[in-house]
Amino acid sequence: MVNQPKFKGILIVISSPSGAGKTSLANSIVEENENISFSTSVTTRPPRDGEKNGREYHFVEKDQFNLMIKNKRFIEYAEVFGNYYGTLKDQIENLLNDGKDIIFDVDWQGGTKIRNSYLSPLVVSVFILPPSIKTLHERLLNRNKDDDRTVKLRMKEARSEISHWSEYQYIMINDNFDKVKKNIVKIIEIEKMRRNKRILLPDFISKLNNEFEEFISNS
Ligand SMILES: Nc1nc2c(ncn2[C@@H]2O[C@H](COP(=O)(O)OP(=O)(O)O)[C@@H](O)[C@H]2O)c(=O)[nH]1
Ligand SMILES: [Mg+2]
Repeated sequence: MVNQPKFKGILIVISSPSGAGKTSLANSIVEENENISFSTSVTTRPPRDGEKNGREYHFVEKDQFNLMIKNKRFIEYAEVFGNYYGTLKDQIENLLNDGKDIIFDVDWQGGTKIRNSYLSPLVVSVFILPPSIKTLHERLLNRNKDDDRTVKLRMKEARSEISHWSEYQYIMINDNFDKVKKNIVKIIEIEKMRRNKRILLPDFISKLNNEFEEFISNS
């Protein structure tokens, strides 16, 4: 269904280790670009201070998550750091029907699954690397959201997340937030032009051909 050329939007999958800045980048891009929406995942992780149900995530209990798996509500789901995270199929299809581009903040497992799903013709993937391990560690400490044990665990996980960098189409080093943000928006513009070939141009080319016919018959 999604393979039909009716969807104008593309899907931007962004992955990175925790603390490399992908969530902040995604939020800021969505805030500044009306046509770009965020895929709000469902998670069994408890909300952090300041997080609001339905904004950062839909927070649910494990039982409810399992029921949603059973009811095939997810395009993909994965266990990350001992919690479950899933991408909602209905939400994505509604946004695509509205002509939106959608950003996914998912780990490498989610990236692989979305790339291999029925949505794959619409996917562009971006991996964000930290400029150094020291910066990554500092960012995890400074955001004051996790206890020491969690920070240590995230540093360990970061290494295995980074090992998947080459599975992504675009790789960026986050040494300058605004620059990386601009570059992601540029990628979206460019990828949309590429996909227009398939999606919008057949109709436009027939319109031009009709105008040629009209021009010829009038001259
Ligand atoms: N596969 C998958 N991963 C997700 C989803 N939502 C969030 N994640 C990833 O889960 C990881 C943990 O996210 P979170 O608990 O918010 O902590 P963060 O690492 O500080 O962003 C991050 O790598 C997210 O990109 C999802 O729906 N599916
Ligand atoms: Mg995040």
